[in-house]
Amino acid sequence: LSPAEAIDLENCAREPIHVPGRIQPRGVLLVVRESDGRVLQCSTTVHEVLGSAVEDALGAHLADVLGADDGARLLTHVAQHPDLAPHNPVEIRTGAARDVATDAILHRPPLPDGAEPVVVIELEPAVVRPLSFPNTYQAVRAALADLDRAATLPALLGNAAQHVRHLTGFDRVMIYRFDADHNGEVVAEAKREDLNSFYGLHYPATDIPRQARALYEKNWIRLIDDVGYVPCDVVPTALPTTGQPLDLTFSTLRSVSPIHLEYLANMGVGASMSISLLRDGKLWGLIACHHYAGPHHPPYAVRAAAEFLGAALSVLLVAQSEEDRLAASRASARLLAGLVADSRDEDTSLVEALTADGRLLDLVGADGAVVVAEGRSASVGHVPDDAGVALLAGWFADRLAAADDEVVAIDSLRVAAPDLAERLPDVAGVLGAHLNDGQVVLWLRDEVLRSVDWGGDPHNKAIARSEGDTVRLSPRKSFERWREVVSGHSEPWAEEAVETAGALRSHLVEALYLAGRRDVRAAE
Ligand code: BLA
Repeated sequence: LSPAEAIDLENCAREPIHVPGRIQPRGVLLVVRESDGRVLQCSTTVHEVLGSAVEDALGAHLADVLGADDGARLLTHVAQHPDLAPHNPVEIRTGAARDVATDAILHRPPLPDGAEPVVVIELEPAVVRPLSFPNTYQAVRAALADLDRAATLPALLGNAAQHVRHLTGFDRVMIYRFDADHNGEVVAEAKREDLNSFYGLHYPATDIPRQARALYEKNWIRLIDDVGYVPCDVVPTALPTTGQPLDLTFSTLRSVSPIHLEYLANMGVGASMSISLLRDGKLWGLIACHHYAGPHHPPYAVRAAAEFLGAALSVLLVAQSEEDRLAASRASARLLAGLVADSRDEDTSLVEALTADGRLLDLVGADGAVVVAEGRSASVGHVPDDAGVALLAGWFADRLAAADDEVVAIDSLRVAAPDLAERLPDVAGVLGAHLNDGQVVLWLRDEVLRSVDWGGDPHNKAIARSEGDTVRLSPRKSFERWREVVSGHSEPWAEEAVETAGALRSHLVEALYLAGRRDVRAAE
């Protein structure tokens, strides 16, 4: 992205957020060459935190900037540890009088091949008394035992939200889960009692763009302690040994996207922190924390403990979601077996047996279903009028027969059959199974805009009432943009649903065949 090209709402997935050239002013960032301990880059906060002028700090030896003791100690620490992350934080003292307890957080940044090794030292003066190690340890131990006891995924996530809130003191802690298209849903929440709930609300993928999700797969935690902060520069802009801007992927003070700060401010958020939840190395979701009263600054040790809980949760949720998936597939097998048995009942027509209750809907997660067989038709749930049903069934029978397909899944009737969709404005997705000779089972889904609770929906109770028309970036605005993209689509049909439809179809074809044989015998 060239500097001339401003970041706006359309191109924000292209903002290079890992090289902002700036940090959050709650601390200071120093880039030190490992070979000689000289400072190559520093943030302008070096003045506030260490009492040195930027021009004095640049080129100086670390011992001259931090004091002989702490400077030498940190350089020895760096030389001794090929992997620095597990040993963070290192406690030092800062301030002009060297009397402020400070966390030094160290890492080696990604560098171009062959570049001279450097270390990034970020100093966060302690603004609150950190939880002592035994307290943090006990809180984490209790949390882990609790997580281990949870019997279902929702219980596991709910527990995790409670414990992260207890540990970090944020007003609201949410577990935010991505779907296959990276839209998100708040699937668990722990909050201050007087706040309204975001539980169950969905947000479009654009609210957390692709490059941010990629960064969060590498660095598992980020804190914006004060949404209203004024960023401070890292100088010089380029790292002198490479001529390139410093890669802040693994930094803890990295200045975040101004677009995101605007979004948070419009949501009324004063401080935000999020922790990555991963499944097979891919971002599964986030533990998203908000503070409303103003800035909030959990110290590094507490953040590290929360990050550890996030990592533990990542491991547990893989096992738990596998268990939940098995339970769901057993439930679906039971539904299927029941429907198949009923469809063979000689006293009831197959059509009536299938639509007598909501089981056909539950089988694949549909809002409505239509069965056309043995010369009749019946429906259950949310379906169009009779004439509409007949049109739809006719179209699907033709389409399935023409393609010689047994099952077809359509997420947008408007895309697949624009004329038909115009006549059937309430149908967005259709899963169709062809039995034979124009006999079909159709499952219908409402538009995704209607079937889920969107966090930005202006009709939604949870939208901040303070949002005026001048606001250009907020859950409401991103919802409106996103609505244009997905309008006319249902939630996509999962592979399992398509397989289940295929399995039911085979059984029904057999049931029809047996019924046909019975009729022939009866006639003879
Ligand atoms: C980042 N967006 C984020 C993050 C969250 C959200 C959690 C991670 C950073 C953090 O911890 O604060 C979104 N936060 C949410 C959502 C909820 C919430 C959905 O609490 C719901 C309850 N954001 C937009 C639009 C753009 C955008 C339209 O809404 C771009 C056009 C960008 N979001 C954006 C960017 C980042 C981001 C660039 C990365 C910030 C960074 O790490 O630098």
